[in-house]
Amino acid sequence: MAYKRNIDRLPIIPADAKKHNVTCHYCIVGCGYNAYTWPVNKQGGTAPSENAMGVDLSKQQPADTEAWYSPSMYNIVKQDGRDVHLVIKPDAGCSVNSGLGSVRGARMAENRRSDKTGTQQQRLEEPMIWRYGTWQPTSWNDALDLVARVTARVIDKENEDDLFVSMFDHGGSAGGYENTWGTGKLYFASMKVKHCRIHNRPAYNSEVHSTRDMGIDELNYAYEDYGLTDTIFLIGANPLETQTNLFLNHMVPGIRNGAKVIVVDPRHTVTINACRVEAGKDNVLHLPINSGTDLALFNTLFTYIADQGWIDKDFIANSTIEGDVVQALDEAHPAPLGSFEMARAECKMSLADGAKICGVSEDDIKKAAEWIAKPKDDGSRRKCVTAYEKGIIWGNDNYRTIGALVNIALATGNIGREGGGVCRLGGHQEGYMRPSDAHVGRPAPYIDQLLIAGRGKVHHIWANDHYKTTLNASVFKREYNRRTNMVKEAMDARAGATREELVDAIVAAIEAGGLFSVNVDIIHSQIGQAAHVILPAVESGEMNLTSMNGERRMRLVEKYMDGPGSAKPDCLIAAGIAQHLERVLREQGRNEYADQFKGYDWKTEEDAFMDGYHNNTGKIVTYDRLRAMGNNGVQEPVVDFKDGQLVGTKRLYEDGKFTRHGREDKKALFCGGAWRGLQAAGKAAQRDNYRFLVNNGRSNINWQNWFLDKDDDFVADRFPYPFIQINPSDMAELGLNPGDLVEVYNDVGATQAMVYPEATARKNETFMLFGAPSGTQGNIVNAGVNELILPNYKQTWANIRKISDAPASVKALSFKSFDYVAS
Ligand SMILES: Nc1nc2c(c(=O)[nH]1)N[C@H]1C(S)=C(S)[C@@H](COP(=O)(O)OP(=O)(O)OC[C@H]3O[C@@H](n4cnc5c(=O)[nH]c(N)nc54)[C@H](O)[C@@H]3O)O[C@H]1N2
Ligand SMILES: Nc1nc2c(c(=O)[nH]1)N[C@H]1C(S)=C(S)[C@@H](COP(=O)(O)OP(=O)(O)OC[C@H]3O[C@@H](n4cnc5c(=O)[nH]c(N)nc54)[C@H](O)[C@@H]3O)O[C@H]1N2
Ligand code: SF4
Ligand SMILES: [Mo]
Repeated sequence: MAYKRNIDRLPIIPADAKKHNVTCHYCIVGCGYNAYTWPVNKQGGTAPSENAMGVDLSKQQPADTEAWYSPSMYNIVKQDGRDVHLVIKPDAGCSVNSGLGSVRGARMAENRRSDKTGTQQQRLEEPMIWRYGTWQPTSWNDALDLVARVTARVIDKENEDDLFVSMFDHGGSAGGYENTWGTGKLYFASMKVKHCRIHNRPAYNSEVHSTRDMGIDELNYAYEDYGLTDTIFLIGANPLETQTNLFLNHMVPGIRNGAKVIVVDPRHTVTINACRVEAGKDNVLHLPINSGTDLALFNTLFTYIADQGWIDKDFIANSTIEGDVVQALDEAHPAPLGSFEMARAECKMSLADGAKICGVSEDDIKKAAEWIAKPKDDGSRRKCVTAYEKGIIWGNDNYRTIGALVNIALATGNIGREGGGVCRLGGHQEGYMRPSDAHVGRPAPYIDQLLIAGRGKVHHIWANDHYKTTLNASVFKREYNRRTNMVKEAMDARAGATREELVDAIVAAIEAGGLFSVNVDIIHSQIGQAAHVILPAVESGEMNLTSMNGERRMRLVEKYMDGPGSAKPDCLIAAGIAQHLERVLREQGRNEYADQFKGYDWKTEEDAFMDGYHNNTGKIVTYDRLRAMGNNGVQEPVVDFKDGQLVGTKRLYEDGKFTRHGREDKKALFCGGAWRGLQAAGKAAQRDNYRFLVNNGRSNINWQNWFLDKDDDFVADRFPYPFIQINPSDMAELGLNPGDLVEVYNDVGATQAMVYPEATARKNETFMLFGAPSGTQGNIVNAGVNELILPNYKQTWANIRKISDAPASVKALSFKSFDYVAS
């Protein structure tokens, strides 16, 4: 393929090209882009009147010109059935990114499907059914009929427990308010499915229960707060690689403005390196704590800050609860919640104890406390933005750890104020709109374990690939393959049978322990190899899609191209399933139940948006109004429409009233969670029995489980295999050279990776890229979860052995350090 390397010139965007608003559908940051399209037989000229930039392109442009685009921002795609040129380039007018792209977002165009340039030919075009020992293309009616008939056999009114559902809860690549509403209405309104899970965790629950129970939503600030603060406190996050333009366009200006940076991460990251380059070493404090000891660190900081009196007494008095415990520890609350004094007593930890557990010096903990909370010389309060992500969300003791971090922000009054906030950095775009999930219960069922134990009869999967991204993946895949193969064999045995006979055969295999699997995706994924029905979805840009970013900024991505073949928006696929279920149930005389599946007569994704988001959020937001707000959109919650503009909310809780817990007093609660070691089952034993920490997460270039990247030469050339970063002395001991393939194995499974030397890696501590098709890190993550079923991906230990010299495909790779060195 490699089309872009063969391109010797790019067409000039003509002045009359169509211009669409686009929010990058990858990470949470949601950078603004514009998609330009125009007929394939035309191009613009160099005169200002002839090109979309309105500048004289016959002249040399300055270095920071906006009048350019790169080959990765270009493609030829279909629009209304015709070939058009497509350019997707960053929007300088968007406050999120101010014209910056990233190594992911700036490749949106080259990652569109094209018959002309040959990109992303892997995209699914037609529904497929497992037939005659393989997958055969078919019509939507045929595929949905089979899904509805098999599903209808295992569900009944008030009893949908044999239907298992895995569904995205995000906003960009899959999801958006349209699609979370479509799937949510189907499974939580028409049905009350309780055996469901989200794409990134094996249950249907929150990633951050404790902050919500304390009254504080996790996305409460505005990105501009980074430019207004004194200290940026980053925990378990690597934003240069994972929220790139939030780092470059907001954190870096804050740092240049004098903000100090504290980073809590067991490993050295490129984020830390970049902060040091920008701020100077003395203004960056890295606390390389022992893996999983964040709770001890936060409790020590909280204790020390309170002991010094560096707290915001008025804020505590006015905005937080008084008394003692108001929510006791119980099965649904892994720590008591209540007053500041209660938390102080429960969380008490000395500098000496904290330093010992975390493996950092007392002086560094004190320094961090000073940077976070010590009042300035004139007595004024320090401002501190606290931002965290997967290093603690998928870390040890999720509930208590996040609660302990929020305690610090509450005690210092750093929420709902300029230059403050205690926030998730976030993952992908958000876009959640679903009926209540209260029927699921808390703790929510651990879906993977139920599937492994033989429970569930039909499984609907929307936009996630557990084969690459779940925990305990070795066992999960083994059982899932076995159970779905039982159904495949039953289907093969009845090739040529009538629909009724086929459904009977499938149901018989299910009753014998088999599982019927329906996969809704844009590609034929790894878990999709086990599915019996595959339904092709379109992506952002191939439909109109709304979502919000990490400061709750909501935008509309305008459809700029056709989806492949007969692929459809997920919301309309959900509607199709509902309509076919209604029909089949009626045919079977189950009329009362069939009535529950009415209300899906949506023609477009806009209809789904109006039915869901519009109707459930005060009926203010419409596509037209959002479109008019352009790439700057509006920050949710949207409170009004005035003078032709949607009116939003810059930051939450500016009135000092906290509402996320639903308490009438609107006072925030503190969390009283003491340190108690590695909490999830089997983690401490794994640490004691295996040599290497296999810390894991992301790299700048790879997006999630590589679903598009694996068919993109630019990415596949850089990392054909997932890397595992290892200290050179550990490599020498194991006889490893750069690029060698190693097996990484422990008590629950094995996987493989490519050796990447990393001088800053601590001895016996490795970092492996997660989610890769050619080496799934999740294979060696054990089944142990934190209370409330939160996976603990990050604390994993294993041994390493060489399995192969560097293969030919990695011979040309660079193994130089990721660190940026200022020249
Ligand atoms: N070991 C380890 N495991 C982890 C993590 C970790 O840090 N370490 N992180 C976890 C986290 S935070 C996450 S978010 C998950 C990610 O886990 P997944 O959600 O499984 O991974 P994605 O790559 O986001 O999967 C997206 C899937 O949706 C499909 N898709 C994309 N767009 C659309 C669309 O518009 N419609 C439909 N129907 N399908 C679409 C893609 O082809 C792909 O198969 O992994 C989790 N697993
Ligand atoms: N390039 C790129 N960007 C992405 C994604 C992507 O796939 N690629 N995915 C998006 C998604 S869905 C998500 S959820 C986010 C995740 O964004 P991040 O959370 O920033 O990413 P991770 O690499 O999973 O983990 C962050 C850091 O946690 C550290 N860590 C590990 N163990 C511990 C610990 O015990 N304590 C602490 N304090 N830190 C620890 C790791 O060393 C790592 O540097 O990224 C989003 N952005
Ligand atoms: S930083 Fe995130 S949202 Fe922005 S262009 Fe990159 S991937 Fe897209
Ligand atoms: Mo995520």
